[in-house]
Amino acid sequence: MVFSIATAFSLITRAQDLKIWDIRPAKTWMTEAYPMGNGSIGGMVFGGIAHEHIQLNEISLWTGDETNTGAYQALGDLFIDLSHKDSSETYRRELDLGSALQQVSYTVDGVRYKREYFCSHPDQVMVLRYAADRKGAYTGIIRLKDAHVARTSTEGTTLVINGVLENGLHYDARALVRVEGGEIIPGADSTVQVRNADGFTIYLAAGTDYSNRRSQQWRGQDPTGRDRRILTAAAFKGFDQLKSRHQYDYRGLFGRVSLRLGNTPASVQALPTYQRLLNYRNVPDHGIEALLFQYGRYLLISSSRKGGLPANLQGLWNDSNTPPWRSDYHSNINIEMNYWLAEPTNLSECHFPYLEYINSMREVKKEHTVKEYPGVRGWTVRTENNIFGGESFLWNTPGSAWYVQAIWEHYAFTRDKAWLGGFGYPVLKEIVEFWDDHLKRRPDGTLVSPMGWSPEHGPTEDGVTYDQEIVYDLFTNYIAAADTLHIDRAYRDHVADMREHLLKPRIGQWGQLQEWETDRDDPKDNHRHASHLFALHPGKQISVNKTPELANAARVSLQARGDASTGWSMAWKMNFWARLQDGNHAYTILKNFITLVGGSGVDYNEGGGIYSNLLCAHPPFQIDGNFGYTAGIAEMLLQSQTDELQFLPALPDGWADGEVRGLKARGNFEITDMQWKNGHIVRLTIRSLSGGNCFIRVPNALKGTLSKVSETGGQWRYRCSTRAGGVYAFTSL
Ligand code: FUC
Repeated sequence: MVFSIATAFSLITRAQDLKIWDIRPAKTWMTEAYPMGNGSIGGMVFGGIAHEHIQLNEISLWTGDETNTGAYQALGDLFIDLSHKDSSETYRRELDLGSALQQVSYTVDGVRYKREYFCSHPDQVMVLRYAADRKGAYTGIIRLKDAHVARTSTEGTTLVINGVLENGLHYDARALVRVEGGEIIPGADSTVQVRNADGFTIYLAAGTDYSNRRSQQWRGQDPTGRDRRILTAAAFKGFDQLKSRHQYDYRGLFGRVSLRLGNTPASVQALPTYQRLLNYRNVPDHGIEALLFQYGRYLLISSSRKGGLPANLQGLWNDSNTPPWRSDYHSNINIEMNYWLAEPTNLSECHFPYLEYINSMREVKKEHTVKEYPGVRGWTVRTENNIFGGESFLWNTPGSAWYVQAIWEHYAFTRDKAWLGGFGYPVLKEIVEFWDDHLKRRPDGTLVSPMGWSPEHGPTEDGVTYDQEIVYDLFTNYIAAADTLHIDRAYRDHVADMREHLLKPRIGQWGQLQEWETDRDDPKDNHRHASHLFALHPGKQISVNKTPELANAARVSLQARGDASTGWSMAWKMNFWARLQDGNHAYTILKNFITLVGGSGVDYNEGGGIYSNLLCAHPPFQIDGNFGYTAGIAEMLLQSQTDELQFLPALPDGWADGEVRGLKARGNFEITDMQWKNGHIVRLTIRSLSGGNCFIRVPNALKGTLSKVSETGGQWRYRCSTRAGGVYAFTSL
C-alpha cells in the first residue's frame, strides 16, 4: 500500500482526536464520568485513583407495567478500593471512541498503574483489567452494591446481586474477579479481597427476565443462569481475546465513518477535553466539533444494539430510581431524535432496537388506543412510554405516525425490500388505518386531525400543523411502500386521495409558517419545540429546492423562535438550518451547542449545552441532543430526502476544507469518500449498493461518468446510472 505523507498525517490526526480525556478523576456522575455500554449493560466510570467507582445499568431494568409507566432504574455500583495513595501527578483517564476502550493510568510511589475497561457486545460482558509494572502491587477490596434492596452475596470469588422489582421483574448482576499472582479471598460483608496481586480482571454480567413479547407477559429467560454462562465463557476466553473480539465488533460499526473538518493543531489536541471546551469560544477547534459528531455514533453503538431495547432519554446511563422524565421513551421528539443519525451515519444495525420496539408495542397500544378512540383500527401513543406498553401524560396523536417514519427511512437507506414487505409494511399500514378512521372530513372535503396539540403549548384543536404534517409524511411513505412492493393498489389510491385532501401548511400574516390553522403565531414565542416545522425536518414535504415559499416561511418562523434553547432543541435547529441550506446559521447553533454547562443544574430555563464528559445538557443530561447534533452535521454535509443526493448543502464558511468518509444516502448509496477545499468538492466517490439512477446536486462542476442535467444558481445537477456494487469516482472539473 502506498501512503502519501498527507494521508498518513490525516490518519494520525484522526486517531489522536478520537479521545475524550481528563487529568482528574470524575467527581460528578452526570457531568464528568465517562459512559461505556454494549446496548444492554452500561457503566459510568469515575476513574478514582485509590477509590474507583463504576455506576451500573441494565437497559431493561424498569418498574411499571402495561397500565403504570414506572421508571427506568439504576442497577447498582461497583467499587474498587485500593490500598495505595489517592493522589498522583501523572494521572490520566481517557475514553477512546476509536476502539470503545477506557483507560485510567497513573503512577503512585514509583509504580505505574494501568486500567483498561470495555463493554463487549459479542460476549455480553463488561471487562475491567488492572495491571501494574511492579509485581504484587495490588491490594484492595471489591464491592458490588445494589441500587434497590437486594443484598450482595458471594459465590466463590464472584460478587452477586439478585433481586426482584415491585412489578415482579427479576434481575441479576455478577462480577467475577480473577487475580494474577498474590491471592484472592472472600472479604467481610460480601466483598472480595485482593492481596499483593500483580494484576486482576473483573468480568461483569447483568440481565433481567424482561422479554419484549406481550404474549409472554413481558417475561422471558431467567437472568441468573444466563449471567453464569456468560461469566464462565468470558473467564475462559480471558482479557486479550475478549478485547480483540470487542474491538473487531465495535470497529466494524464505528470505523465506517470518519470526519475531518480542517486541521486541528497538535497544541489544541494536547489539551484535556474540558480545557478545549473552555477555550472553544476563543480558539477555533474543529477537532472538537468532529469529536462530538463521532461521540454521537459511539453513544448509539454503546446503547442500541440488535436484540436489545432502544436508547432511552439517557441512552442507557442512569444513576437514579426516579430519573428526570423517568428516563423514558418520549414520543413527541425525543426517541425519534435518538435515531436520526442511525442510517445517515452508517449505523443501520443500531436502528433495529427502535424498529423492534415499535413492533413489540403494537398489540398493547391497540388496546389502549381503542379505549380513547372507539372504533378506530391501528394505534397511537401518549407522550411518555415504558417498555411494557404503559404510558402517561397526554395523547400524542401523531406519535405512532412519527415512530413509523423510521420504518420507511430504514428501507429508504437500505433498500431491503424483503424487510419492508415482511416487517415494515404491515406496521405502516395499520398506522395509516388509524388515521383513515380518525381524520375528520369537513363539508368541503378537507381532512383535519381532530383535537390535536402542538407540543407542548397552545390550544388543543383541529388541524394543528404538527399533526397534519406528520400524517402527510406517513401517507407519503405508505404510498411509496405500496408502490415499491406492488401491493394494495386500491388502498394506496385511497391514501393518495386522503393525502390530497389534508389541510396543508399555510403562510401567516408575518410571513411565518403557521403553527395552527388560525393565524395566531406570536413572533415573540421562543418555545423549545418547533413542531410545525416537522415538514422541513425530519419530514420532506417542505424543501428549499421544491417548495421555496414554504421553506422561506419556515425560515421566518425559525428566526423568530431564536437560537438559544435546551440541548435537543438546539440540535433540532441545526437540522432545520441545514435543511434550509444555511450552513452559517446551522454553525452558529452548533457553536452554541458546544457551551460547557457546569454543575448538576437541572433548570433548563438556563439553557442547554454539554458537560465536560460531552454528554448533552438539556439540562439535565438528556442524550437526544448528542444524537441530534451528529445527525445535524450529517445533514450539513449530505442530504437525500428529495430523490437526489445533495452534497455540501449547508457548508459553513468555517469549514472551508474537510473530508468525510462513509456517510450513507437514501437509495443505498455509500459515500466512500468526499473531500472538499474552499467549499468546492475536489473528490467524490460513491458506492452504489443497490444500483439504479443516482441524481447528484453539487456546488461545483464535476467530471467522471455522469451526465449533466442542469446548472442553475451555483448548483450543478448530474445523473449517474449505477449498477449494484459499482464504485463511481468524480473529481472537480
Ligand atoms: C419533552 C420536552 C422536554 C423534555 C422531555 C423529556 O416533553 O418538551 O423538553 O425533553 O420531553
